[in-house]
Amino acid sequence: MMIRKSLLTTVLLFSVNVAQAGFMVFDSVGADAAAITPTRDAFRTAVGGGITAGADGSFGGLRREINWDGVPDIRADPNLLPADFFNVNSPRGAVFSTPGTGFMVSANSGQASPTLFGYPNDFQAFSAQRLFTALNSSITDVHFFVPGTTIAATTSAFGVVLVDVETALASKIEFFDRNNALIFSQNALVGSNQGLSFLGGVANAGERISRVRITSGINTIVSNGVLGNPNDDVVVMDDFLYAEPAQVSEPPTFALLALGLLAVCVRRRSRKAVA
Ligand SMILES: [Ca+2]
Ligand SMILES: [Ca+2]
Ligand SMILES: [Ca+2]
Repeated sequence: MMIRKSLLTTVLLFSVNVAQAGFMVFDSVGADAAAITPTRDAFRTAVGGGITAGADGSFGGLRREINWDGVPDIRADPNLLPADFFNVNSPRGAVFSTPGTGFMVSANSGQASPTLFGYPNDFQAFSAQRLFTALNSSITDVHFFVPGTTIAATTSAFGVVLVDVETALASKIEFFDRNNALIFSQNALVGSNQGLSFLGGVANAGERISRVRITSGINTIVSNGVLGNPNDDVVVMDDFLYAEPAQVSEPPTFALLALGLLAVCVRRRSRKAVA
């Protein structure tokens, strides 16, 4: 019985420590790309993978980035971006979902739709020149897969560039684990009109992120030049950065060991009872 109790205690303590462990926060806000680039670079360094992009937005096999700029015109404003574009067309292990009606990448100059979703006095690009938004919702969920497959994966870090954050507590990122438990939440820093905000979190105690929820402002983009309402803060997104998605692993060895020993204890007790 004593062995059983101490094992249970160990397992419980481990769970509590994991739940309370922190994430390193990387955030900044400024008037242009140069203002937030040092924070983006610090996030890159923390995650690893260097600064040279390989195929499918892979940086050294350690990190992925999506800057939207390579999306073809036919998948950009006024057309929708397929939610699985970055796991099928350009396999980077990221699939999106939203309570809204879909996703849109902004047009390049020279296309039929105006650039910057039609708001040149509110938005600017961090990486030229396409931006990203959910439609009819300010919520974008990012789900992770082993790139190019349907095998569920997790990541250890996620960062995003937010555009035109002007209202406090209205734009944030949230991380959820495999059990859909919230393990990290951080509000974006507020800037002035047309500003850029970087916001990222990096696990520092082995936490694994199964889903990232980005809340981008209060208002919504309906279509190019059309907002959900005339008043509230509208925010869109540019670069996504995240640690290479890795396959969801089996329960840790220690847990299996503990479960095995518990089973032995239970069997012994059962035998005793029979005897
Ligand atoms: Ca604005
Ligand atoms: Ca871009
Ligand atoms: Ca805004």
